Amino acid sequence: MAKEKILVIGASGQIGVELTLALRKIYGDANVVASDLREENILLKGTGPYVSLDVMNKEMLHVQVIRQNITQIYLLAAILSATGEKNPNLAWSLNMQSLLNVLDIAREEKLSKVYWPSSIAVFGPTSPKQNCPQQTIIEPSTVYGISKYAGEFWCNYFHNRYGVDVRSMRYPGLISYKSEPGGGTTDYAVEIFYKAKQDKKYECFLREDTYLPMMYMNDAIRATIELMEADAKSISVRTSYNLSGMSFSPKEIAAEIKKHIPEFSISYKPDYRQPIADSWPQSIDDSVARKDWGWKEAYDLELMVTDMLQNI
Ligand code: NAD
Ligand code: AKB
Repeated sequence: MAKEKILVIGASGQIGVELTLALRKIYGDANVVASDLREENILLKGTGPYVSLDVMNKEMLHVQVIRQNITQIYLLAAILSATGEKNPNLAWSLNMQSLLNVLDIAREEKLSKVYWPSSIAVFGPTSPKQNCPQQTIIEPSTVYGISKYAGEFWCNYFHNRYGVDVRSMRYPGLISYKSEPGGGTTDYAVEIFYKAKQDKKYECFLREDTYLPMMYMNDAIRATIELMEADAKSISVRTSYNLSGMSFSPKEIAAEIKKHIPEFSISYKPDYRQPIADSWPQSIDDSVARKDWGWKEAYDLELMVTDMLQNI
C-alpha cells in the first residue's frame, strides 16, 4: 500500500484538533500535516507538522499539496450555522469555494481520498422531524445548510465525473472538551458543562423542549476514520451519510448534569438560534451508514455527560 500523507485543513477547530491527533496515532506524526488560518491549537503544538494556510488561496494550497507530497485531504474549514446567519455571503463563499478548491486539486493531483463533512443542517422545516431518513425532502433554511447541501452534490459530481474518492457524513451537533465549538446552534450542549462546573447555573439560548441530534466527539472521530478506511466498494452514498449518536433536549441534559452536580440550575432565554434549531430534525435515521460500513455509536447521554464532567 502506498504511504499516505494527510493534510488537515481547519485543524485548530473543534473537530480538527481531535481528528489530527487521532490521525497522527494511525499514520504517524510526521505524515499528518495540520493547517489553519488561525494559530496552531495548543494541544497540537509539538505533536507534528503545522502550516499556516488560507484554503481560499488555491495557489498556495496547491503548492502545499505538491511540496508536502499530500495524498489525502480532510477539509474542516467552514462557517457554522449561527455565525453563518450573521454573514451569509461570507459563509457561502468560504463553505463553497474551500470545497471546490480542494476537489479541483484532488482531481488534478490524483489524491487517493478526500474527506469533507456535511451536517444535519441540510434538513429543513419540511423534512421529517423524527428518524429523518437518508433520502427525504431537503429544503434547508440557513445559508450554512444550503452550502452543505450544495457541497454534497459537488462531492457526488466529482466522484461520478472524475473518480475523486471523496467521502462525507452529516454530523449531528458535536460535544467535546478539548477544543471549543465554533459558532453553531448546538454549541449550548458544550457551554452548559463549563457553566455547570464554574457557576452551577446556565442560561440556555434554546427552549427547554428543543430536541436535537447530537454526538460525542469520540464517536464522531471514530465514525470519520471508519468511513475513510472502509472499502470503496461498500460506499453507496457519495453525497453524504446520515449519522446518529443520541438525541436530547436542554431539559434532559440539564437533568443528567444535575445527577452529578445537584445544585446546578438552568434557565431559558431563546434567541435567534431557536428558529434554526426548530428547522432541524429531532432525530436521524442512519441505517444506511450502519449497513454500508458498520456504524454503531458507543456513547449515549448518560455516558457522555459522565465523561464530559470528568474531563473538562
Ligand atoms: P470550527 O469552526 O471549530 O473549526 C473550523 C476551523 O477552520 C477553524 O479553526 C478556523 O480557523 C478554520 N478556518 C476558517 N477559515 C479558514 C480558511 N480560510 N483557511 C483555513 N482554515 C480556516 O468548526 P468545527 O466544528 O471543527 O467543524 C468542522 C467541520 O465539521 C465543518 O465543515 C462543519 O460544518 C462540520 N460540522 C461540525 C459540527 C459540529 O458540531 N462541530 C456538526 C456538523 C458539521
Ligand atoms: C451547528 O450547530 O451549526 C453545527 C452543526 C449541527 O452543523 N454544530
